[in-house]
Amino acid sequence: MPAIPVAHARHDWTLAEVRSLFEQPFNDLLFQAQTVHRGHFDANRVQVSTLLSIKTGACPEDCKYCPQSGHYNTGLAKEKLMEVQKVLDEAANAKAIGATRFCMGAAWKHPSAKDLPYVLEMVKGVKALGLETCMTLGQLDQEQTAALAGAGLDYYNHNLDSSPEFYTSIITTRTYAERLQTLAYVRDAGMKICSGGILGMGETVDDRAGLLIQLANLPEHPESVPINMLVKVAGTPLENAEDVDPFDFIRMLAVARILMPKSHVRLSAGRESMNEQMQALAFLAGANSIFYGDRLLTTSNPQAEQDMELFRRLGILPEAGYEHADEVHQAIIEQAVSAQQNSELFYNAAV
Ligand code: SAM
Ligand code: DTB
Ligand code: SF4
Repeated sequence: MPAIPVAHARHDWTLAEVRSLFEQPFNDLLFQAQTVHRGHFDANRVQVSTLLSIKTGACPEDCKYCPQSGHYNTGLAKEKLMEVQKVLDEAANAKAIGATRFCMGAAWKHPSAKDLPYVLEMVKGVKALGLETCMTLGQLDQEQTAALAGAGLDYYNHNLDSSPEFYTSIITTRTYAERLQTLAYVRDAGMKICSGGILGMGETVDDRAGLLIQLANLPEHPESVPINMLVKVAGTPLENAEDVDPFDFIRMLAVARILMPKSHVRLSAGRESMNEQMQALAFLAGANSIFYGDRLLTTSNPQAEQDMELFRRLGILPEAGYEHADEVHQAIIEQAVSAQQNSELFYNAAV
């Protein structure tokens, strides 16, 4: 088994190195990832974020995976920008089920001058509820990043999705360089970055490695790295894409954990197609964040109660902040807490 890589943040990963991490025997890779994970995080805590689509469909971009692209007919009902109060009501619901971060997504190439003031009101309102805020609105310029940071936006999600080489076969209406530019503006404005990608679009292992290298070799690692499994939506060009081997998906999480030891790695879209055993392996590989609540943007996600039951069975706790949940969800989460305390008692008695 190769030496465990140093667990400090590196920004000079090469393709040969990352390829060799992917090629290791599965157990060696998982052991390394879990070791790195424990050096930086409580291995039994998982951050929970809730998503809301604040503007749905009719997007001018042609991302081949996306049900919201106006280039494909996916039968999705288009909606204009949601009213601020409706967004705040949804955020309050997310808080009631125990989410600690509220992520708002819009199907835009970039926000318009007309829409931005409403978006800023949403950030301020969600923050006032005591939730962390995240937005994903497409490309931004420096004025817009300054305005969002000024309103108190904590995270900006902007995915690189795949390697620079594969990107052009998935999206033709924007460039990789433009994505990197927006990430640089977000960082310069002082916000935290959420950036990751998708597996299952027909990419090679080198493309997966290429994506992680792009993220890890940024001047600072993104604080949050969502790894999505493609949700195959009828009407998109990728509706019949080949399934990813579940173990290869877990390898991606493990390599992300090793390359970006202090980042939250999110087991993102696609959990509905994963069984509980696979999700447990994802946490073992170092994933420590999920989307929580029964909807992603336009597709479905496991029920909150089902996720808390999985947490309970695995002795996992949501990261701090869930005390704001309503009584029903508080009780469900407390069952998980007590399962964890029992497992600690058992462990302490056994050693
Ligand atoms: N329009 C903005 C943009 O693309 O930056 C923000 C919203 S967009 C829906 C956010 C991310 O969702 C995409 O970058 C992509 O990684 C992910 N995504 C979209 N459709 C998906 C699908 N069918 N399966 C998995 N992930 C998907
Ligand atoms: C991310 O990486 N995944 C989320 C979030 N960032 C915005 C979106 C997943 C979307 C899945 C397809 C849908 O529900 O429309
Ligand atoms: Fe539009 Fe974002 Fe979907 Fe691409 S991923 S089509 S930019 S909503």
